[in-house]
Amino acid sequence: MENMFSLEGKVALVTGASYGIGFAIATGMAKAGATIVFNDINQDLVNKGLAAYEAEGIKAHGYVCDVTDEAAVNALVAKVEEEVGVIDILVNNAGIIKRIPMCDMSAADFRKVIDVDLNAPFIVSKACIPSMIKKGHGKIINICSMMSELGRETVSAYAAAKGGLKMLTRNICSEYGQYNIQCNGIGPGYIATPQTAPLREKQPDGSMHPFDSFIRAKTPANRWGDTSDLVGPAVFLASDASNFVNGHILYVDGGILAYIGKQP
Ligand code: NAP
Ligand code: GCO
Repeated sequence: MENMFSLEGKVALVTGASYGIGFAIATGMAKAGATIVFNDINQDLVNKGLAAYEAEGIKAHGYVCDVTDEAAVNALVAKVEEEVGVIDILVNNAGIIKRIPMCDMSAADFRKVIDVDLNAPFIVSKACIPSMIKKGHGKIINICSMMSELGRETVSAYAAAKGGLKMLTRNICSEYGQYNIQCNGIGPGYIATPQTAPLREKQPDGSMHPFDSFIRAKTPANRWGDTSDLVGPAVFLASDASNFVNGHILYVDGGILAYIGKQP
């Protein structure tokens, strides 16, 4: 039977993928046959990423590029097209969070989060779409969040950006679906990565951070997600198996969004 999940012959660009969720998704896509291209913000991180891919037996192509810099992104996409090939699959993964109560947050900090988490997916998608149109197909996966749907104290900028990213996803689908481009989102639940490390830190008395029991109680699966939980959904959304799935946000959250929370 033809493997409709195969990514053989496809070039995938995963942004900010030296480690964390991006690295796991890129590794899974490589195992499904894709050639992996990733970028990160500095050479040190790119080198660490290259070594980590090599340890998995993957020959990835790594570049330094700040995804908020439009000229640098355009140059990156041109370079990838020349050195590796047209990008068939784009994963807008690079992201940051600043946990600051809204009334204490500077406008500069708010803008910085919006710049990386919302403006950059616009910039990178815009750079990739024209060649996807010429090639006759393309897959864009935006890494959204629980905060595409929910709010919580201290994450106003992040929630605004990830809510916006959900709508950018639907708009790319609306504008470019006619060119056989599918743009979908993945909304991870609470995943154990460096980004969430401050919420999982051990307390001085050896107990877990209170956020740990809070999030377990909110998650029917009663655990934090692992980056490997995101691989199957990402490969699905990158493959021919999802060719009529468009503008959808696939929440991979152990059930958080379905659940009212544990009765005290
Ligand atoms: P992470 O561990 O912090 O990794 C994010 C990556 O993006 C890092 O390599 C980071 O580099 C890079 N990056 C940041 N700004 C960049 C820029 N301007 N240009 C290029 N690269 C940049 O985060 P993660 O937890 O793997 O998260 C990956 C994505 O999933 C993010 O969009 C995040 O918001 C989203 N997400 C995470 C969770 C979770 O629970 N962890 C849940 C839902 C959604 P630096 O190391 O220099 O910062
Ligand atoms: C937070 C978290 C989140 C997650 C994630 C949830 O402080 O609440 O960091 O926002 O990382 O995006 O899906």
